Amino acid sequence: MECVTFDVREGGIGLLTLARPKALNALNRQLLGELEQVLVAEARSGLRALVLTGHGERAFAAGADIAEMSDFTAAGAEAFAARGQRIFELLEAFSAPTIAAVNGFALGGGCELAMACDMVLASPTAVFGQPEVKLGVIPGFGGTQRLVRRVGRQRALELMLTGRNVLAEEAVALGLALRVVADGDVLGAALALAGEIARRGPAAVRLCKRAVVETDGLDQHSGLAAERSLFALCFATQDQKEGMSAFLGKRSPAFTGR
Ligand code: CO8
Repeated sequence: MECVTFDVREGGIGLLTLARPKALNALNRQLLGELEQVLVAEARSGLRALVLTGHGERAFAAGADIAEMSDFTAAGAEAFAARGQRIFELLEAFSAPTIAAVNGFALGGGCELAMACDMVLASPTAVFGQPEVKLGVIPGFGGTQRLVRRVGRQRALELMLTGRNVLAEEAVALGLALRVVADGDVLGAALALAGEIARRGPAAVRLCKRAVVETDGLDQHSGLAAERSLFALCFATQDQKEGMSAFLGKRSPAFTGR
């Protein structure tokens, strides 16, 4: 892989780094392909959490690659958007929780990539935005959908129609990011958060994420039906037996993820 690096840290935490620093980690076809390759390969590998970040200090990702897009025909644009959307949906539904560690620019496709993650941590230098209208286009990797869900229709439209930048503190206030990591070690904070999640019952963590992902867009009644099925599934796991007997025995649980 040339545009992405991937390694697995202690405790089963995957770290995927977007690595095209000369282009501020802009998302080109090759990078998207490598991202997909990792997501597919790791889908059932038992990772406990997945952290995404950008190589270097300047950017998480400054958008889809403008040089690559500039000559697109309408059909080419639709195909590129469809591919990016499909890969971001894979990320959104990834079996383990995902955390974006946003260092620097997360613009356009970079902001859309962060929003496809379950949680977003921001360094004090993080800059979010959907500047596509400045280029004469609109978001194409899910921005018109996920930004509305994250921040509400009015705020999302203001951001997308002006294309203005959003700094870290405002991103938190809007609900675009979970928190600002004050000391700037956003990757360290994301790995620590991933580590905290990794210590919980792995089967329950996966089922909890499924309960949110699989009910997205359903009415509450249908969502509750899905929740109770997944709740019932927990009782077919060893983790449930271990978690509850450890509590009753006043000891720490030793989860196996089964
Ligand atoms: N694509 C390609 N190259 C990029 C991109 C990008 N998105 N962003 C930066 N680069 C490159 C620059 O061209 C430059 O390359 P070089 O050194 O070879 O000239 C290098 O990265 C460094 O960038 P700058 O010199 O511009 O750095 P500055 O610090 O001056 O500025 C900015 C940083 C403000 C981030 C600036 O680079 C910028 O505005 N970048 C573009 C941001 C943007 O508009 N992003 C949205 C792109 S559109 C999009 O993402 C749509 C997604 C959906 C696609 C659907 C498909 C149909």
